[in-house]
Amino acid sequence: TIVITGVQGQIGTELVQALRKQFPSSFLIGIGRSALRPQSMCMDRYFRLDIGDRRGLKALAERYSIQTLYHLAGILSAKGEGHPHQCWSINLEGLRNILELARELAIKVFWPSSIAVFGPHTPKELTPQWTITDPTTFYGVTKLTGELLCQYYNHRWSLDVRSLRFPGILSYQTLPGGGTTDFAVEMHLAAQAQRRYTCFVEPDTCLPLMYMPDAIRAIQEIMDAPATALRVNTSYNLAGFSATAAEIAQAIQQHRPNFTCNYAPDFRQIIANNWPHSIDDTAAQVDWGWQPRFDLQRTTADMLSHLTWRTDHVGTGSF
Ligand code: VAH
Repeated sequence: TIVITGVQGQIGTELVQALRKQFPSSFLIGIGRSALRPQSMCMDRYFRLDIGDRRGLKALAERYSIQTLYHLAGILSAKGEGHPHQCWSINLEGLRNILELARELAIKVFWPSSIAVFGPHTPKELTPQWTITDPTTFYGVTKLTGELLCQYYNHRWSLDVRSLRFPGILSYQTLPGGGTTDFAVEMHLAAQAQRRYTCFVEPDTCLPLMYMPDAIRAIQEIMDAPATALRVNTSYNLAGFSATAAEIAQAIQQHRPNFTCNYAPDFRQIIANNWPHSIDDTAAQVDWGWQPRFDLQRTTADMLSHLTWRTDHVGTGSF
């Protein structure tokens, strides 16, 4: 049995589909906070469960013998600043509940970390795997603490827990919510709906980004790697491509020449300013063979082609 928490989230929506293909005969359980069962027919069962509900999690784990758990439930950076209490309980207490459960029942765990573990004193260009981590956001603090917690459970209890430091992820199926890198996705949606976009960071803001198919494949590859190959027990640096907000707008304009973007930075500018521009993921390349496939141009072309489908059939996005 495989369990995915945060199954209705940006990554969960697509990971569940990928795992269905990868493990056709496994029993797939999705956990989310919504009362409605998600549309996706990929999973065998859906449970509405709060990640803070330890008894509920335990009961579920005992009823179905869980081998692998992808713990994706979490609050992103911008939302975390406004809701620090919720951010702490979901991102950290939730993770600890999962790690405890995994320790007791010997479950293999995947947990996403983020480039938000880095801060103002971290080198911004090709940020190394091992470097200064001084996050300035509440979200970043929970991710850094979470990484240390994962490493602790691995060293102390030999728990098989694997983690990636994701950059901003672009996707078209489920939109991100409450992140600082959301503008990269929102820009595509606006262009597709033939609307002007007001970007909440300056045009020269450069951030590490990744397209969802690469993010999903990275999760599958690190989970498939032999445990002995994995020398990083906190979380692996992971690079896709890097782009400024203006470069994303230009890439979109190559397909949608009428698209216009103006810039009105808000509090998220400061968050973005403290994050790296590009990531050195040599450790991931060496230990488990990581290679991204999507650059900005391929990402934008693919995003726009799928959003056409979405606009035609489902209506004009939900931003
Ligand atoms: C955020 N996308 O913006 C997330 C992320 C790269 C940062 O973890 O909060």
